Amino acid sequence: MKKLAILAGVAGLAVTTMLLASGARSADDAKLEQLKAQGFARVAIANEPPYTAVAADGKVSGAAPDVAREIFKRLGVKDIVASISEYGAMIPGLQAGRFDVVTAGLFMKPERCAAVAYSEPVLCDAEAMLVKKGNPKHFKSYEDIAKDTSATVGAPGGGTEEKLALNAGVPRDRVIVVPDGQSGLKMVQDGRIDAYSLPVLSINDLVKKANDPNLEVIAPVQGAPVYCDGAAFKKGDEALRDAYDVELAKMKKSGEFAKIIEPYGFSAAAAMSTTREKLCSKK
Ligand code: 6CS
Repeated sequence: MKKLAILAGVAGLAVTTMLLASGARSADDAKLEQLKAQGFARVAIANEPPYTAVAADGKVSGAAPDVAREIFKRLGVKDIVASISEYGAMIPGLQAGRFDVVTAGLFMKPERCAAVAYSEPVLCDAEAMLVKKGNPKHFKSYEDIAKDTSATVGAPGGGTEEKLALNAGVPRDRVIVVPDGQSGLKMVQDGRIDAYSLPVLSINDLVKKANDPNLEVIAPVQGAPVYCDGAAFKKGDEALRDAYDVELAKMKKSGEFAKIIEPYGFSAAAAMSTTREKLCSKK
């Protein structure tokens, strides 16, 4: 998958140059024309259901890629090709041209909004913590973990929950970077971490599949905001982002947006109740 994505990137560059020489209206139009010629958009995902998922046969699903696939189809880009990435590597990968867009539930925050060109909001969620049944250390917030000098919390590297725990005062050595949901689940089950934090829908998906009566979900994490993601484009690709937003707005209006995301547990109303501008300005 990776080799194909790299080859596509090189080929894409050649197509862009040719299109610019042929008088495409601007570098941005050339970007969309390049993706059309390429036949697919290279998307970054994390494989964290229900946001993003890769089946054993390689099939990509999840609310974020499903919305992106439909929008790109409407823009004349036939399909998407997904690469799995750690959250903390998504923006550098986008900036380095390894992906054309991040469609992974990458929550909008001011520092990220400064680094990428986000679409309007797509998937909104609160934060949760997975703990042993009975919540033996009585966690309700990241601050509770900070206060208990023996407590550890697992979170995705470069992810929002890692940042929230550190900002709440949990020392670096008690915030454990966990590569994926299954690892986080196992680490809580084995007592290697006291809590594992992901958005509510991701933790609920893990717990449902684990079918383990010795687990408990703390949701929402007290004091943590509700976040929303958007599709994240490279700075400079604003015209492509704007074209994406036009189709996203049509789908929100027609109800097709809700039809895609709500079966995964997301609320279309939540995404439609806010804007990129509001989310990117939130402290
Ligand atoms: O945006 C983030 O950083 C977070 N988003 C999701 C969907 N899962 C964990 C990650 O930390």
